[in-house]
Amino acid sequence: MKQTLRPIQETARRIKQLEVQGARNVAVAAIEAMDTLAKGTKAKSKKEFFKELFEAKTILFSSRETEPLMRNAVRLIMSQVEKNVHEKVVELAETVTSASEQFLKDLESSKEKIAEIGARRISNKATVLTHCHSSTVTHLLRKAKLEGKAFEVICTESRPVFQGRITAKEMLELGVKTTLIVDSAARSFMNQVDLVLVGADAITSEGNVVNKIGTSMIALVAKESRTPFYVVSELLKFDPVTKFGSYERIEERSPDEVWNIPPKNLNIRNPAFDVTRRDFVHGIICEEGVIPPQSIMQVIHRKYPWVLD
Ligand code: RUB
Repeated sequence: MKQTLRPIQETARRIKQLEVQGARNVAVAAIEAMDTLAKGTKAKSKKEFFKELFEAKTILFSSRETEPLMRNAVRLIMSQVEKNVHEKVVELAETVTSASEQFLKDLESSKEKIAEIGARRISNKATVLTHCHSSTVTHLLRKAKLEGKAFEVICTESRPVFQGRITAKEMLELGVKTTLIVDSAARSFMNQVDLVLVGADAITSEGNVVNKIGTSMIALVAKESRTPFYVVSELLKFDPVTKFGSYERIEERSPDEVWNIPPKNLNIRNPAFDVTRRDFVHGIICEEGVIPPQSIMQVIHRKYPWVLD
């Protein structure tokens, strides 16, 4: 392995092992790794530099399968370097840096807009249920709290790796009244919930949403008890491959996460995500507003046409 690809390998390892979790954090880590690679490159020619970038892309993309935000980000950065007519590696590397910085800035501004829009949906004294840990959801809740709203949060623990505990800790640090429940208790609490907010890993061309395993069951329960179910997500989690016919691939993780010393011959399945059909989603709270999931293609066409290139 080339020395310059080390930071890429290390980032991919951290992503795989969930030291970095959540779609946004995964994308940010991947972009930062690409930038580090560009800054430290020893490539002697444009060809060599491109080879490094392509190798980096392959390593990062294989770290987690269900992360279109990371893929869209890396693709955008690479396409800008490809458009650069200069031959000098230093100038191409600068393009990686400037494209990375711009992407991170835009991502940050989407997060702020989403929080601003979504916080309006949280009324004083509301009870919000959330699943897993989404930094976009917790940022929205932070915004609502800073606006002085006195809401409470119910977090599912999110087996098998308990990302719900991260959410619970963040909410407590904010001074929000927080209750942790086991995933299977979602129905028991749904009648006292005013709205459900979940993040997204991927949005398909039909407006279906891929998020942490168990999300679709919570959506089902929310529908049955007529509780509004919102997805809080940057539009760039849209996966263009779904428009061209492919299904979003669902990562299947190690059975060890479910039971590390299981009985012999036991078959354990551990899908990381599931698909929530658009008819269960009240709206997607994104940087363009609260949109119906059915409108995702039009919104992407208008706001991020390059995603469909
Ligand atoms: C995290 C998860 C989050 C989304 C959105 O799963 O499903 O809801 O990634 O997160 P995992 P964010 O812990 O397996 O990565 O809003 O931070 O992008």
